[in-house]
Amino acid sequence: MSVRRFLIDTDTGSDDAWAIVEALCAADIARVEAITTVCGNFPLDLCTKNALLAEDAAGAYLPPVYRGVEHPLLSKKSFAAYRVHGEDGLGGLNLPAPARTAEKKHAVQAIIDLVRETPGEIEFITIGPLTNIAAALTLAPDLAQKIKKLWILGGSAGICGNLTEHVEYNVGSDPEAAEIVLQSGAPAIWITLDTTRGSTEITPDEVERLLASPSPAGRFCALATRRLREFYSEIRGGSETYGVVDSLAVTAALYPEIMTNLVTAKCRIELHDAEKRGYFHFDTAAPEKERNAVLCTAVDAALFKRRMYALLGAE
Ligand SMILES: [Ca+2]
Repeated sequence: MSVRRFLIDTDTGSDDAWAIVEALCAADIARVEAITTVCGNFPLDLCTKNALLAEDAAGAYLPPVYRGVEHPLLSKKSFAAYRVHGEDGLGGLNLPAPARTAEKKHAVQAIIDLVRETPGEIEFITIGPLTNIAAALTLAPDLAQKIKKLWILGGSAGICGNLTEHVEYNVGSDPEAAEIVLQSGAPAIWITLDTTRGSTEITPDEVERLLASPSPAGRFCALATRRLREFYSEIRGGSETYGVVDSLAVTAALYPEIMTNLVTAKCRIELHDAEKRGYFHFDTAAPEKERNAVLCTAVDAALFKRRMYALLGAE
């Protein structure tokens, strides 16, 4: 089987770091050609630093990291999810600064160049707001036909929000960007928030297994998400499990067989209603020719975990 080629676009919080490590540990089936960073969980500098640190933690190979857009397309909103991921964004590990730095080229230019150089070959996994991707598709509309596939962690098709009651975080953080991507015609599978709840969440036993595993990559994932685990417990009154939602998008992209429910729908992002800005409207009863997105709304949780823990050396 040939090795598939990916680009990961990330607002590197602790579950992004877990997802990056996982992707880099899948070198027998996937090559990550580049990592592009975008504002989302934190200001761009911290997202970029944590992408570099996640690469180091994987102990595999080191794709170039490119800095992307610093604000959502239409706002100067700043991001500060420190309560979710810790002050350093990695569970309070407080690792030394990475030895490497990001490339000089802007992430949006890197995306355009990579796709034009290798049309039809690059699959994107987006685990942050869609600002970089929307900017690239706006500057270079030909990309919509040249991107092999977009695997997007975003939207919701039943369960409501994790940004607000109605809105999923990545879409809601830059709704215009999500709408541009949705309407671009680029082939996309939206891994919705629905997949990230319930039995796909990480259990205390699994954390122990990661911490006891011989793999430094696996131990890093458990330690980097310590604060995330506490956060879930705080907001859910003592919940023992927690979601590493970005990992689901990476695992579904690497192993599409984990997806158990795919639906096509006519979709749009709510841009106008202030209460519901970023809401992911979807209509599965729309005429076939009007349906513009494929949504993955459920995965085989046991298979997801088997594949993920195999990559992290904690089977
Ligand atoms: Ca993310």
